[in-house]
Amino acid sequence: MPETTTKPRTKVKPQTERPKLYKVILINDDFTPREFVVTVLKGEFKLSEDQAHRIMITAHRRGACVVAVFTRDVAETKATRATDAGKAKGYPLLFTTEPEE
Ligand code: TYC
Repeated sequence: MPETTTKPRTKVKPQTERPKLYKVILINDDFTPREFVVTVLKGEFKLSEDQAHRIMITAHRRGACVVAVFTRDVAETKATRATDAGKAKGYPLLFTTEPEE
């Protein structure tokens, strides 16, 4: 019988499992004032005026823009709070969440 050598099988899960991250996405609409979108972005996502303005303009031009990534709970809470801030003023402003690939 031929001698066979067997490699030890040591395929295990990485010990430090990273939590899945979720994108918060800003959706464009025709009614929410630009300055209000910038104010919400600064308040809820702690962005500078410049960062907030760039994200607002990108969503305005392209239809949507990723704001930031967080763990699921944080992403959902921030998206809901930011959407509610628009609702409170009667605007259709919308933030959604989506898992990262
Ligand atoms: N399109 C809006 C306007 O022209 C501004 C706006 C930008 C609204 C981005 C939503 O996610 C948005 N007043």
